[in-house]
Amino acid sequence: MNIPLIAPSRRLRRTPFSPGVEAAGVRAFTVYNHMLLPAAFRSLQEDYHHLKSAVQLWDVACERQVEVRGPDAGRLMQMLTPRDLRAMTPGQCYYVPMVDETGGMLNDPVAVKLADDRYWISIADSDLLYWVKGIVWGLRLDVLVDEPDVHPLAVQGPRADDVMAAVFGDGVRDIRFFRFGWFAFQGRWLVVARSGYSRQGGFEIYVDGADIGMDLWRALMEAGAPHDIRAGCPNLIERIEGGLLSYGNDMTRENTPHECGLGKFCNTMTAIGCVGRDALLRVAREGPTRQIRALAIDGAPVPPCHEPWALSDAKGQRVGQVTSATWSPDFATNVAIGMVRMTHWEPGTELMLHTPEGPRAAQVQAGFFHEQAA
Ligand code: THG
Repeated sequence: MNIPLIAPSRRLRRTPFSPGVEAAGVRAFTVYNHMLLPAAFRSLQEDYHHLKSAVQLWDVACERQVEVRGPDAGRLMQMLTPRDLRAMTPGQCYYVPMVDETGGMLNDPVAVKLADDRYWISIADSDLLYWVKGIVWGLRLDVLVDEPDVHPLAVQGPRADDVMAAVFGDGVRDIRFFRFGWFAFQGRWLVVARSGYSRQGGFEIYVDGADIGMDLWRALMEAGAPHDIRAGCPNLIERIEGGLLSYGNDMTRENTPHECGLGKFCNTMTAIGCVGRDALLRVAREGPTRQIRALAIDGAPVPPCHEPWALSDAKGQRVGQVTSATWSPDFATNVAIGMVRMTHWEPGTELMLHTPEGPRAAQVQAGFFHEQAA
């Protein structure tokens, strides 16, 4: 496919790391939270093999932060999500579905608890800031809500620990999954968390201050040279294998967390005060009638999936849709994420997938591919 260049403007924001990304030879960008997000460097498949075997530096500044600060911060956070936050302590990160009053997904961010009265909400691609500000204004809550000068930079891959230890010290090795510590760089204290949008392990550095962005980029590139570090980005193949969902692609406001398979991150009974609680209590009790599933698609590599592809049964009745699909070199099949009606979601169910290049046989999987042996 050959698409024209996208014209940059003030509305399409660059990041503090953009000069590094461009020097590394980025081949494609997407737009996420009105910001540039690299989508490929050498090729999707080369990037994939390298991510799984070495280590990559990712400009994920587009994971914008919504900062919530003040005496009502904790109460506000619990209003925003059906996940019970009572046990969350400073130093923890939680993956939290956020829903509207109907239980429809608004975002699936990572919440970062900095202090009892201060959080960052590390958002997926929707303008959550306005929803949060509206709630705060409507209820006259005592909290400040804004977007700080904070820009996540991820180090992902099996050799991430060695690279990070070279820059921040051996202390980073002790950070547990979805926890963070404070580490100094050029005299500034930065949040360093063990998290990231891959299944290969690694860290996310919340770079506080755009001015030190390129210095940190260069320091990590230098420290990573012996480990074959390269600029990289969230990889479509790896994230489909890993079952990492993409808000706006695999799920929208049309879906409840339970339909998205995010029921395990909801404690609707005890999430007192959460917006959409009544709606979610109902769907949690009855269970969803459609749900996210991993699928395998027969045949040659599928074309890029830019809009939902219909799934039908043998009689041609629509039973769902696929929203992410690509060829997986390691599993030697096309891997996909879709939403499937409960009548057809049993593992092994044979479905017909309607791609722009014609119909293909597809099979519902028991779990995501990364849990299976390649
Ligand atoms: N890191 C940070 N911010 C983000 C993302 C991130 N904002 C945008 C986007 N990614 C939000 N979406 C996700 C989706 C999945 C996960 C994190 C953010 C994730 N999920 C694991 C899972 O589902 O198994 C772990 C969840 C858990 O066990 O708590 O990691 O990547 N900062």
